[in-house]
Amino acid sequence: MDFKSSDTLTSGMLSGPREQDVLPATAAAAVKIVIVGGFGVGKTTMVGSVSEIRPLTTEETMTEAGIGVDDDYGSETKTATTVAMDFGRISISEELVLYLFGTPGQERFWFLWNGLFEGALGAVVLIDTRRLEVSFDVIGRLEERGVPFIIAVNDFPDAPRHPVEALRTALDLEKEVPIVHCDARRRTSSRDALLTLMRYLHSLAMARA
Ligand SMILES: Nc1nc2c(ncn2[C@@H]2O[C@H](COP(=O)(O)OP(=O)(O)OP(=O)(O)O)[C@@H](O)[C@H]2O)c(=O)[nH]1
Ligand SMILES: [Mg+2]
Repeated sequence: MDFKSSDTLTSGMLSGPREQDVLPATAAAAVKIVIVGGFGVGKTTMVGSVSEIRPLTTEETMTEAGIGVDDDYGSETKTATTVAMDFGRISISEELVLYLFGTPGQERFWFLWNGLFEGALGAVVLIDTRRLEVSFDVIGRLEERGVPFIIAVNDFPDAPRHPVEALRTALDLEKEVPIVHCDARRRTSSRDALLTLMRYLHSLAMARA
């Protein structure tokens, strides 16, 4: 056996995770949150912008055929789509850590949702006002499962700006469901959306108690 190479391997492994990847010793509670929404609304972008660890993504290059079959997305810039999930982590405070799971947007991968929703406390539904209809099924599925959610409108530059109450009507939402605007590319904006969800979950828990 070549002990020299084994040693090298072991010492490499012992170097361990990067400092920023280590969970703070003060973390007392971990919560699972899912980031959902239709095809191409910015789920992978949000998990990536807000995560303090290097996010795990499972993106595959889209084929021309895939784009045509799945949607009329209309963006030349989008070349990849999530085929399994996104994963990231953010510490909201010294004690509270959120584990973020982004779902695939293309309907042909929605069978993966069951596992992704297991144990989730709440969800952020990202929407694109140019294509509201891609969110209808997503919201329906959350309601069926009884997963509390907020709506985060990902403000693409050329997307129409609707008043919040018009969106609520169009999406057929209960009056207490929070609707916020965000830019999924910006860490602080994505973090604010997550904080809105946490406050909403807190208010639901208080109302139940
Ligand atoms: N202008 C703008 N572009 C964005 C924003 N969020 C995402 N994008 C772009 O929109 C495209 C789609 O983003 P993704 O994060 O891949 O969307 P997704 O929801 O994960 O897509 P699927 O996994 O295929 O469902 C990418 O090209 C992003 O760079 C945003 O807030 N503003
Ligand atoms: Mg994605």
